[in-house]
Amino acid sequence: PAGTILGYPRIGRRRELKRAVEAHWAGTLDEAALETTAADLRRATRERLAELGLGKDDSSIPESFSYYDQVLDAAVAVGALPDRFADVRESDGSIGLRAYFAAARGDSAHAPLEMTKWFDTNYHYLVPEIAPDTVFARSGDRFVRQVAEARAEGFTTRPVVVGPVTLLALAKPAEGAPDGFSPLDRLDDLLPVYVELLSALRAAGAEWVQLDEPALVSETLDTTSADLARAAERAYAVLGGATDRPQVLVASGYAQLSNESWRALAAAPIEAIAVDLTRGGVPEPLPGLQAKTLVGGVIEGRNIWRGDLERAWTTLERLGGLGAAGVAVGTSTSLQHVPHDVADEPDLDPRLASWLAFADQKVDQVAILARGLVTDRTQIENELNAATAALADRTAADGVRDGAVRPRAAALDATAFTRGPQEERDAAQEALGLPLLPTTTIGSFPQTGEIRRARAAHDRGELSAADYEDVLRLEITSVIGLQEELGLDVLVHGEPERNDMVQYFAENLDGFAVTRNGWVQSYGSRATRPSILWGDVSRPAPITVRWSQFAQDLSEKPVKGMLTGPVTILAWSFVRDDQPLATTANQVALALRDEIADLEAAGIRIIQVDEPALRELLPLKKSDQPAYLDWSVASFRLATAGADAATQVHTHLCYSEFGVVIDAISALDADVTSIEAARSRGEVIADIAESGFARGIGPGVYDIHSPRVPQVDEIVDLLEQAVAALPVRRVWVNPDCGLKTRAYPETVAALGNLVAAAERVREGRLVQV
Ligand code: THG
Ligand code: ZN
Repeated sequence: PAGTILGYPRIGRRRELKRAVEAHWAGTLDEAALETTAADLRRATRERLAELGLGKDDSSIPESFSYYDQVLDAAVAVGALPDRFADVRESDGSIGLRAYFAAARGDSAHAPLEMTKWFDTNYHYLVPEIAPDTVFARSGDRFVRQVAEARAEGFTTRPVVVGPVTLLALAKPAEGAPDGFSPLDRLDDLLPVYVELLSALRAAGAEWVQLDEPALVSETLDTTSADLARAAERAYAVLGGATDRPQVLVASGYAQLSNESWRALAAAPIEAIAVDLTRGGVPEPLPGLQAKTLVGGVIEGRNIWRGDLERAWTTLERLGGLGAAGVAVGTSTSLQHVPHDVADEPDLDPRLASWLAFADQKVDQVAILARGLVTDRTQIENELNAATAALADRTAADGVRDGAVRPRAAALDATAFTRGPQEERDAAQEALGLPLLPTTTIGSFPQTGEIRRARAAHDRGELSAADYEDVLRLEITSVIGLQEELGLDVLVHGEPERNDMVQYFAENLDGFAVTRNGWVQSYGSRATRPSILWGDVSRPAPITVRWSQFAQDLSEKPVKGMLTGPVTILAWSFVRDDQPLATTANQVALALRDEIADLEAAGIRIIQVDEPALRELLPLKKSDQPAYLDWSVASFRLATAGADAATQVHTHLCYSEFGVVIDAISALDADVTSIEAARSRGEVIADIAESGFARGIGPGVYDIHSPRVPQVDEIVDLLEQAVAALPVRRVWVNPDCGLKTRAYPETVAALGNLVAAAERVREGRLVQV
């Protein structure tokens, strides 16, 4: 085939899969009905992709469905589930949906697999656990059945399976594995099972298989590029050497392949390699390529821009110069990271819509370039010109460059990024009158059904703005009252007015658009609708001031102003690709800086600027990391450095692994930082203590991901650990993260215990002093 995509969104245009699996989990849809819904979705996807121009029977349509996660799918196919799920396997030992969902979500008897970020995207995968004695054996036949299902409907599709190197490189050693054990040590034991899987796929009618090996591009895994390349060399010598198999396409994606891996794959006995040509250049020519097809990933798989087709064509021509047997056009990654279809967005400005490409538009682009490859450029001249014209229209459009925004950013000097000395701030902030070990929460309180319903009714125009705001005022009043009763020291308004911590700001800033159906899977059945940052960003009016001031007026205690930081706003949106991220981040930062000034003027004395995504955007290539850390830290500082010395600036970060970014966290220069720590506490506190972090720090003492209520004694222990390692005057007492997903009863109980624990540790300290 001359054109293909590496994968397609699987949640459904209207999140049909989410509804079906959640109904199955709730017990209202049985397994057979769930399977029927899933099969219908797969059929709709194949038919849609054929309609958009991918071949029905030439293996250009990927079979990339997943009920939950593609890494779990591969682990299940080779039987690599931890022993604790043995009791939920089927009677013949195979892994059915029951064990699959137990591993994904956990239940009362089984802790789930850990979830973590898939490369530098917003998608989360499930982390396989591999032991020295994990038994690898084919344990499910979903991949095979889907190939057969497609054949029965007249399609020859290309199954997509996470490859053996990536599966092991993303796994973690099972609990109890000896020190120094690495899951990749088990590669030779795993490969025979992949050989069997390939043979079964062939028997079911697959002519090609795609093995995804994005680990080969990453420099942020525990394994070095050289070791990954050696593993790839071994793996594809074995798989390529198998006699009974489909043709093999090894897909990298997410960044440029390391030189070592490019050489390993070029030399391997496989038929095709897919490379990301949107990040990094065309790789070097190598002898092994004459017998291979190269799939040039020139269509971006993870942004939503229509992009530059002319440049994509030129890149494909250069790829053709490498001397491969064939060149095909592809996407840089799976399209699972973008929404389905721009045509599903009737509310978008038509001009903006004409600059965009969601998954279906990207398939269309692939089909256009593929047509050019099999005929010649003259046959697609009109389409190339149309793309160029759209790009020119975008570049010249009002709002993409805003004459009022640019001069301000251009005039910034170093003082705009720097607050006064910390001693001065500490002294000025004494006026807040906070006790030792101050207690607070991260920002959001439980979003009750009542609030969600009121927001939905308001969005549909069925509840007036005045009535909606009455609901919000009542909720804020009740949340403040509750915190006073509990005895917390620094209060929050609870954020009932916010649907999502990024979308809320996007809706209130110029330069952003939001979508109606632009869902992108975040993990399992959960999705977000990333906003589209298309133009220069500015703040037409104060955003949060009214609600913060309303809350502050209800209490003598300080109520925190709550903002989302520039890095997180960028990380969780689709961001313009026509200027450096640093430039965009600073525009967002300036809007936040003005918001902070307005909050101060309204009497808000503590302002929290959340950056949960700071670690997430860390580039996969080490050489790109220093520049990233520079601009991300600078944008936070630009947002916050205008604050008065007496204003206490807080920040909050989620996700562990702070070790790599701890210096950056310190460089944010926030007065107080709260972090998620309940799950990997010892490490987090050690990292902080070791780094000499000298500011306020609140390592979370309540794991909000679980409905479990921590007892006072437990929290006391955690606090004692913290004050043993860190200066007691700097320690804050708070949960791990926002309480939005929790229910009220457990929240009230847990916060009551948190306050009691802080009081007890305080008393102990006073006695000692
Ligand atoms: N907001 C945005 N992006 C994010 C997060 C966020 N990316 C990373 C992280 N947080 C992802 N975590 C989640 C957690 C829950 C949900 C989605 C992503 C979720 N979504 C609802 C669902 O799928 O049913 C839909 C929510 C809605 O109606 O808007 O539960 O916090 N921007
Ligand atoms: Zn958090």
